[in-house]
Amino acid sequence: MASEADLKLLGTAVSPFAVRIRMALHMKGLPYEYLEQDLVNKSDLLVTSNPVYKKVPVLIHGGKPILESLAIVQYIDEVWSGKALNILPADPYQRATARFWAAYADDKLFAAYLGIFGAVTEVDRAEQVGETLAAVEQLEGAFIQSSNGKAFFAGDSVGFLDLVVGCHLFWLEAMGKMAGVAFLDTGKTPLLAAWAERFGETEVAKEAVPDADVVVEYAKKRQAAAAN
Ligand SMILES: N[C@@H](CCC(=O)N[C@@H](CS)C(=O)NCC(=O)O)C(=O)O
Repeated sequence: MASEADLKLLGTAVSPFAVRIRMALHMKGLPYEYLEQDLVNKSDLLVTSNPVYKKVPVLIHGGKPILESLAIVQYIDEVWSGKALNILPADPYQRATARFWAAYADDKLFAAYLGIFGAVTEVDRAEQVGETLAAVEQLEGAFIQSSNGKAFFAGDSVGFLDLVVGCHLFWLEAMGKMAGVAFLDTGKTPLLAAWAERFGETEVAKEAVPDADVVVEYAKKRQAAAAN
C-alpha cells in the first residue's frame, strides 16, 4: 500500500469540491494536513500546484499535486484500494453510470445554483432557480437508478455519487435560503429529499460539511463587495 504520510489538501471552507475530498479522505481514514486558501490572493503553493486553473482543491501526495476533485477522489480510491470500503463501484457499467451522473452534478447542478448567487436581475435569478429545480429532478431519477431501493446512491452505505452529489447539498440549502425556495422538496423529489436527510446524519458528512449559514454569510459578503 502507498504511503499515507505527507498528504496535504489545499481547499476553502466553502468549496463543495474541497468538501468532497475531505469526505473521501475521511472515508478512507487518511490523515492529512489541511491548508485553507485565500482565492483572492492566491498562494504560491496553489499557483505552482495548479498552474492551469489555479483552483482548489489540490491534493498533494508525497510532493506531487493531483488536480480536479473527481480525479482526486478516484486517485484516493485507487491508491488506498485495500483500505476501508471502496468509493467507486466495482462493476464497470455502474462505474460508467456513476461517472455520468457525477459530471451531470458538477456541470448542471453546480452551474445552476451558482447562477442564483451571481444573478443580477430578478429574471436571471428566477431562470437559475428553474434550472436548479430541473437539475434536482434529474438527480431524483439518478438516485432511483443507482440506489436500487436502498438508502444511498451506492446502496447500503455511502459511495462515490453520495460524496459527489452530497458535497453540493450545503450550497443548495444556502441558495434555497437566499432565494426563498426549498430545492429538496418532499413532494417533488421525495427520495432525494429523504436521502439528503440521511446523508447529513452520516459520519462522513458530519466530519466535512459546513453549515449552510457559512455559505449564506460568504455569499452576502461577496455580493456586498461586488456592489461597491
Ligand atoms: N472542476 C473543479 C472545480 C474547482 C473549483 O471550481 N474551485 C473553485 C472553488 S469552489 C476555485 O478554486 N475557484 C477559484 C477561481 O476560480 O479562481 C474540481 O472539481 O475540482
